[in-house]
Amino acid sequence: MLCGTFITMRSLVLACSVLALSAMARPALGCVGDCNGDGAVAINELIAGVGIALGNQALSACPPFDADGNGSIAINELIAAVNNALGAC
Ligand SMILES: [Ca+2]
Ligand SMILES: [Ca+2]
Repeated sequence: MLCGTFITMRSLVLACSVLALSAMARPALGCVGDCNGDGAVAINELIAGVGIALGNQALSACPPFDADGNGSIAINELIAAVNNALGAC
């Protein structure tokens, strides 16, 4: 019982730490999908991101798409880039 409570508390602390770190890391990541660093995501940059996600281009073509730094572009990273293209970074 005590052990179970400890594990739950530990999971909660871990989850909060991850959330805090991701919130802190977000500004440092800059603008997801902004290949040329001009503060906006253009259509050609979205196309580059899709090409990388499909394996038709190397990630080095636009590293800012890889928001979590895992070496590949996931659907959530493409969506983040589309949102940045529609709004502001
Ligand atoms: Ca750009
Ligand atoms: Ca990624």
